[in-house]
Order: sequence, then structure tokens, then C-alpha cells
Amino acid sequence: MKNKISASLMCADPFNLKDTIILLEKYNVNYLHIDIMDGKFVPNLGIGSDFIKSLRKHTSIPFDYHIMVKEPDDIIKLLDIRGNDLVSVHYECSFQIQRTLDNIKKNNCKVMIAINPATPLCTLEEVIYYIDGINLLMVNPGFAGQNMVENCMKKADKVGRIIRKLERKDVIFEVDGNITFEHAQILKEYGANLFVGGTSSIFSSNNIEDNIRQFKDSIIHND
Ligand code: S6P
Ligand code: MG
Repeated sequence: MKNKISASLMCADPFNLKDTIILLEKYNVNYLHIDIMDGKFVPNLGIGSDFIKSLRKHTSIPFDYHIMVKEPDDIIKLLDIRGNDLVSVHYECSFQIQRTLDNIKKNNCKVMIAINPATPLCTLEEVIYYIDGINLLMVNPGFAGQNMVENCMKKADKVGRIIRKLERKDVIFEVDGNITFEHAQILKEYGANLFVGGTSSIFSSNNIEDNIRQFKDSIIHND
């Protein structure tokens, strides 16, 4: 899979959202990363379903939903998930994660498992056959602007190895949280192929054009 970028909407300046979306389209950002939070699974609130629906009318960029909600099956129904979208849910969010993954899959989207910094990777062993990808959190989810949790780089290396062993070329390996230009360069070597751009990259300054260019440069494979 070609390396792609996903712009984290919670990091965009709401006052300039229209101009930001126009720029993200102009520079072919692949996904809009949309963080859905409930104040329970994570200690923060995210973007709401009505806001998301109205956003659909103004952009054709597919959505990359990151759902951080306890027992998310009812919330998922509110999200207007489409065929080109990605949806990741956390391993710990549901008592019956396989059923939740199946419910998401009914929307014909790509379904992914999100892994917290301290979630053991052995959890992948059983769910790997039901998913299209992994969203590896490099921070504890809930807030933008955090520093990477120690050991997450090593964990990304391990995830890359697990994916390569599967011999499935189509697996999406997303990395989310404190993905600076430098971190992206290392993570691409570990096999990450979808990079969430937040306050550490795309929204690190008002010069979004330059930031996207630099972010894209850092994920291009030289081999
Ligand atoms: C965090 C969330 C992320 C943030 C992203 C922000 O809970 O899942 O998607 O939006 O981490 O990026 P940064 O560069 O500020 O960490
Ligand atoms: Mg996220």
C-alpha cells in the first residue's frame, strides 16, 4: 500500500475550517482523521455526529474515524460511514469486540483495531483475521499535543514485523499521536503506511501547505 496521510480534524483551527479543508483537498490529503470520544473511554469529548454529517456536504475526502467510546455499537450507527472510509475501534472498548468489528464491516468500509500504548500485541493474534488494519496509538488517546509514550517506537517496530509475517500486503498500519516529521521517517521504516498529522506536523504552524509538503516528504520511500 502506498503511504498515506490523514489530517487530524481536532487539531484544525475551527475558525478557519473552510480554508483548511480547501487546502487539505488541494494538497491531496488522503483522509480526514475524525476522533470520536465520549468522556468515558477517554477523558475528553470529540467531534459530534451532526457536525460530521454536515462536513460530508463540503468535502469528498474520505473519513478516517477513530472511535474512543465505551460500547460503541450505537454511536457507530450515527456516523454516516461510507465505503471509502476507515474505522478504528479500541480493543478494550467492547465486551464483544469481534461482534463490534462485524457491525462496522456492514458499512463496507475498512475496519481496524486501535491499540493503546499498554495494550499487549498478543490481542492481535485473534482479531487479525477480521480486520483490514491496525491503528497504533503512540500516545494515550484523548488529547492532541502530547509527547509519545516511551517504548511506542519499539512497539511500532514489533507491529511492522507481525504484519510482514502475515504476508498480507493490504494491511493498513496507521500511527496516531505525536507523529512529527522525524517520527514519521522512522515509523515508515518500521512499516507504517498511514500517518496521522496533528499538532506535531500538519497543524504545527499556520503554514499548512508547507507542513503537508514536509509531512509527505518524510513518508516517501526512497527504495
Ligand atoms: C488523540 C487522538 C489523535 C490526535 C492526534 C493529534 O487522542 O487520537 O488523533 O488528534 O494525536 O496529533 P498530535 O500531533 O497533536 O499528537
Ligand atoms: Mg486519533
